[in-house]
Amino acid sequence: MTTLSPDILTALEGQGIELPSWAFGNSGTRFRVFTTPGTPRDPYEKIADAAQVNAYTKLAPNVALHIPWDKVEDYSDLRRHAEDLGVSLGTINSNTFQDEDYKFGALTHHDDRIRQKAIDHHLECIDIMDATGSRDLKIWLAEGSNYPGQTDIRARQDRLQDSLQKIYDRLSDEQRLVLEYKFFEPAFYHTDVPDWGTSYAQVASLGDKAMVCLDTGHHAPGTNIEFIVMQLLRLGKLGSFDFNSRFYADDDLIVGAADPFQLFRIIFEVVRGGGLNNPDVAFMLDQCHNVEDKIPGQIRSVLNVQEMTARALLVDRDALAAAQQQSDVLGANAVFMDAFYTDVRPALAQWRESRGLAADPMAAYAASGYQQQIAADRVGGTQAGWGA
Ligand code: PSV
Ligand code: MN
Repeated sequence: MTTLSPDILTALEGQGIELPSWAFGNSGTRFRVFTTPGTPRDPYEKIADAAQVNAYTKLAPNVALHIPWDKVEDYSDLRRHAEDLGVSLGTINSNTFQDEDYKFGALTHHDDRIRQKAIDHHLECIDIMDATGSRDLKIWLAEGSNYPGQTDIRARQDRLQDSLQKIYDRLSDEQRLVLEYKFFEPAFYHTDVPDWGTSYAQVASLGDKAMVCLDTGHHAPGTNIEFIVMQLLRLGKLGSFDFNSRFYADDDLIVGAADPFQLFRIIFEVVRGGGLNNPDVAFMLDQCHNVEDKIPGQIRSVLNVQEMTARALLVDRDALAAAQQQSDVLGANAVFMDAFYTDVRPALAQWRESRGLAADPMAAYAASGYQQQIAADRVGGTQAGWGA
């Protein structure tokens, strides 16, 4: 069995992955949103489910909220509820993609009334952050156009800069803004923040409290995402990850499911660039569980991140550097691949037990009866899902 050194175990112990509240609600495609017995009806129940993931893994201490999906009367009360369950409220995600007014844009809109409404929504999100104690405001914009000539793409960048500045100016010294990019969808011809370069250009002109959010699902097939990770870390602008996997588009599948090697390569660059257990770089999941049970889906996800982190930490960096220095192409590649092919699961299981956790969190959760309990208890009401 591979053993993990004390240094590696210390690094793993410090790992925290933020869960998205929306992963616990129903989700689907534009064809159908399927339901699951026991799905939360409100943010309180979503947080209770997220706390289960942390209870079995000690890997998921924070829960991100999406506004207005997670609007409540009293955010201090929601914060207490989370803390009673051993988790904290994390990133606040704004939402400018489900309101009729935003059909042709929000922070980039040519109509000042609509643009101001979108800015005000973000200011409201910052008020919520003040109450929840959240540090980060995450902005993903669904705006763009479908046809060449439809809109003035340059003027939209200028309006975006102005809108973001107004939002940025409201942040406290402890708060940050992270700007996510996505190269297509729901707009198909152009997107106003399509790539890391645009996000970087926008946040760089705002100031130190603005960073880039990298969603692993938001790149064209074949994109070298680890290169982007390296570059953003090098520039000091990697604020957060939205982890998930894709086969074809923005599939929002379990992180590490589609391409574990890609996850390894990304985390290796995080480790090498000083981004692991660095408070500046938030590890978040942004996933949907359309057909599988949601809580085990999230447990599987955080375990996948942990496993790939352990493997990335196993890379013999001295041997790698020496091989690189000697231009030993195959030698360097072999050092890298050796770590990737190492099965760390038995060592991680043993380490979990030594910390009082179940060796197999998936099995322990399944045996706990929680899934059956919520299915029996949560009858009536409206299950949470996109829009609720
Ligand atoms: C958009 O595809 C996105 O990745 C953004 O992070 C949104 O906030 C999230 O998905 C909503 O599901
Ligand atoms: Mn995302």
